[in-house]
Amino acid sequence: MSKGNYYVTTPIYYTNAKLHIGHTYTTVAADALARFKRFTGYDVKFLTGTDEHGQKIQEAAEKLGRPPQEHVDEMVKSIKALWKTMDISHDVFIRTTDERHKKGVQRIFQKLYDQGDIYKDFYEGYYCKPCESFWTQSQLEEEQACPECGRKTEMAREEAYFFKLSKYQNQLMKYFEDHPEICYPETRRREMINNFLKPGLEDLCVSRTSFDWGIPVPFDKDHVIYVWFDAVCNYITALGYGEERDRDFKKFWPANVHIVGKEIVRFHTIIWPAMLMALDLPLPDKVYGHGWILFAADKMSKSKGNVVYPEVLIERYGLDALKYFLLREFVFGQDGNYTNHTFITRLNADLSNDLGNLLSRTVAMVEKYNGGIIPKVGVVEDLDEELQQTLTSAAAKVEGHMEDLQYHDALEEIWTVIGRTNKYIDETTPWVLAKDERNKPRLDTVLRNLSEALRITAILLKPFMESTSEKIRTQLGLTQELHWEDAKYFGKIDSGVKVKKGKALFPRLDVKKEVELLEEENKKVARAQQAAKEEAALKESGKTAEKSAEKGDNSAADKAAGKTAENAPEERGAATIEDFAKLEFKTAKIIEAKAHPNADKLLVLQLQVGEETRQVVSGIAKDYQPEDLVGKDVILVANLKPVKLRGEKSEGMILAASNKDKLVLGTLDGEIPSGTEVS
Ligand code: ME8
Repeated sequence: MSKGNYYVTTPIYYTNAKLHIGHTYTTVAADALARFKRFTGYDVKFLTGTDEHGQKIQEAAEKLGRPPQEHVDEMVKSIKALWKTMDISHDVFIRTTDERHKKGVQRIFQKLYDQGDIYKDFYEGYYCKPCESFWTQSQLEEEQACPECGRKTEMAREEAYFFKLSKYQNQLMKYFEDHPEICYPETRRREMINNFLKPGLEDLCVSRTSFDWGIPVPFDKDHVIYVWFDAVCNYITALGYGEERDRDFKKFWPANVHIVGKEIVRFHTIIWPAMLMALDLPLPDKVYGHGWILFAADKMSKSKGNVVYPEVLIERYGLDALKYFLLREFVFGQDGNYTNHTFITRLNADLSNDLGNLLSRTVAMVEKYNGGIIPKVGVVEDLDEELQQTLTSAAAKVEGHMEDLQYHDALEEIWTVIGRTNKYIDETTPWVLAKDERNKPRLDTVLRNLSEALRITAILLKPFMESTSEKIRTQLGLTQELHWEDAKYFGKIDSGVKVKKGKALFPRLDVKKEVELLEEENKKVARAQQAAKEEAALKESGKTAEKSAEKGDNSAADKAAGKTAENAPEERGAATIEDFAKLEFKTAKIIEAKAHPNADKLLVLQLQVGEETRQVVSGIAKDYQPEDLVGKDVILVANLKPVKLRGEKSEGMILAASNKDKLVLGTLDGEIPSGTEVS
């Protein structure tokens, strides 16, 4: 009979870039919990999915020149394929572009609007038209000048919808006090209280008009719903909240746990709970904010080129090795460093030596000393009692650790069993017992106890390392299915069963060789990233400062109105006039232009800059023929660090205006010598 329902979720992942082991960490953790709960008798719903709306995704699609829907469809295919490779056991894969979800979000938005929890208001602030940005009084330069471009700003207002987050301030504070589990671990709870709840919550802007890749506000088609409002709703739209047949919602809500990375804890412990309060729905039992996997002491990020992808590790070392490493190496809740060396050495020590050897030695000894048959109990000694005690108490301890989502402790407990059993071999020395026929009854007991220990190990490992558990079961010759509760009892293994020696579970690795190989992989990723960056820089070089207007989002406007637009990925830093002053602009004359030898999109230009000649590589080949360029006066950003672009040195960048369709060089309106400063 089921012990009850259990609903566990991962964040829904953005569809703008390939997932790395940071993302898989969250999913592997949620998967292990889902498997554990199923195995221990719960009726589980495990949700994962994709977050597909927003400006960032629209821009990613534009960069690739494809419609957003086509782009997200492609990305989702690769994410689903990854979860298949990783044998993730989710029951629901929600996409925020699913019709069901879109309708659900619109219903929620409408309901909150109808009851007055969402209202229409204005961003208000000093507006710089060319930059499309709002500023507060204190951010302005003298004479109300835009801090970004120095032009005069005007007081302006822009319509948007706001969610009354501030209304739930006290209710949330009280909830945090009465239900500490709403935000785990404790450090994050304190962070939320001190940094957000105590200083006071401001209403949240929940609509955008600056782009259209989102769910339309149901009653005002000029606005799309803010991507985070859209995203958090997935946890209930996926269960059919608001639909006539909402059986899953009734059965599984509230969630038992939302597992998220630490950077999105605020969305899940403040904004989402406030929305649920407004909807008059119960809050999730627990939100767990785990730490980051760092690479070279920095957060893994594709844009920094310091990323480790799971596919390489799985292909070479197996899925269970990666899962084990992720859950054992890092303390859930804290940041941890990934290095190739720790990865390989942990595999060798824990998987190859401790676990792998225990299995191969036991099976080999049963074959050698008892014809491959697991014997009946013979002579029992005191020592056996201690082994039995360690083995049968492990399952309850693992249950306790899993309740707290302390995966590393749960696995450590299992390795205590493995370690104790290995020690038992050293203590009982079966190879010595085997020398004298009179010791056979004792040898039988030892062999049986070792097999019994492996049976229990196979059960304990099953939620974490399914295929390893299965291999142990097969090598032990067990025919019955594994049941969690059987790990709590000793003596359950059938006698007379024939063991079957198989391949080594985890072959021993040559640390130096493997680390070198993995470092080479990391370099490949970094090189690919560098090439992509260069290409992006070139594209950028075709844009003028005016272009910043195109990128303008409403974050400044939110601040200006004293309201928060919680959309970190879409925000950008504003440059000060000092930042601007760091750049040196000069007039330059193009004296030579030719195609780049290694890149179709690039031209190699020779520029006269006063007395000096400079080579600049520019991504303008699509819009200009080399022969049309000679003699043109352009504006050069003269003090950029020289770079090599596909093997050609480039000392600076020339300005151009561009949109999706074309690019036009910024030239001079009149004669002036090259090398003249532009300001
Ligand atoms: O934030 N270490 O999606 P996302 C550990 N769409 N975990 C990491 C990690 C790292 N280096 N990098 C990423 C979003 N993660 C939103 C979520 S939910 C309603 C919307 C994990 O694709 C971590 O769990 O940026 C983080 O929260 C998640 O990936 C973010 O994925």
